[in-house]
Amino acid sequence: MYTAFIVGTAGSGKSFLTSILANRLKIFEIDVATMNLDPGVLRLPYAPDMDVREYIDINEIMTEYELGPNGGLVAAVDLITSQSAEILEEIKVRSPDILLIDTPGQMELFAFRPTGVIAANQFGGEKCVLVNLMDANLCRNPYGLINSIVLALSVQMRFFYPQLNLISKSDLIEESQLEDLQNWIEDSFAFEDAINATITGEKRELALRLHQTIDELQVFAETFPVSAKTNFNIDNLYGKLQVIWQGGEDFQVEDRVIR
Ligand SMILES: Nc1nc2c(ncn2[C@@H]2O[C@H](COP(=O)(O)OP(=O)(O)OP(=O)(O)O)[C@@H](O)[C@H]2O)c(=O)[nH]1
Ligand SMILES: [Mg+2]
Repeated sequence: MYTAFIVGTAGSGKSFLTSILANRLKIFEIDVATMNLDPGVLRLPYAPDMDVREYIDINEIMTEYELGPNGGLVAAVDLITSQSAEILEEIKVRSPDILLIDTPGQMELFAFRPTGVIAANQFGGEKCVLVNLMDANLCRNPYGLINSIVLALSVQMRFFYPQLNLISKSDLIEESQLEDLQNWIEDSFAFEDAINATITGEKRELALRLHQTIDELQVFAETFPVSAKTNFNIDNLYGKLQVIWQGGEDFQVEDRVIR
């Protein structure tokens, strides 16, 4: 079983991407299952095959521990690992080839508390990838892009799994902004020029230094825009996942080969 955890800031499009990617893989007749790990979500754009809400009731937790919505959510996410035996059993019974795991809305609850790393280790399967979403609206200018990448690196530091950084909801920014973004990602000099042209003073110094590190770490090699609404780069995302999961081998489905 190969696994992808979809993480990202609140509202960055995790659930919608989980849904679109699962549908796309089903078209290729790949045995894909989805899991919702967000105990607080009210509505999902897909019907999850596995759902943490079956094990954890956030309203019950809020009442029992006299917590407000935020405290309730923190406690609920922290409780996920206490249910891991049952969740693992469910994964074992369903046993998909690919498991897409949609993570809680506020990324800090999952990425920056112990639960996320423990859950990734427990449910991660044979090969686990983190798909980190960076809202395109927050990456439209050089400073915003650097900021989002620093957050992506912080996530990477926590999990240390192969990680793809997607600029999500890219249909929501103007065509020219998307072109600029792609140019900055592909051309280090163009990005440096853009930093120099748009940022001043200490902020520029910091941005240039961070850019140098981003460049050295080759973070942009695994960064690209997607849109779950228009399907832009969704097949490219699958291709990148496949490279990580299977070293670029075509995915075998019974006697057919999916390219
Ligand atoms: N235009 C556009 N809207 C999107 C895209 N992906 C998601 N959305 C919308 O953005 C909103 C948030 O999407 P979700 O998929 O719920 O985001 P999320 O990260 O799961 O949100 P939380 O779990 O609440 O943090 C919804 O209204 C989606 O329809 C996209 O690629 N393009
Ligand atoms: Mg969600």
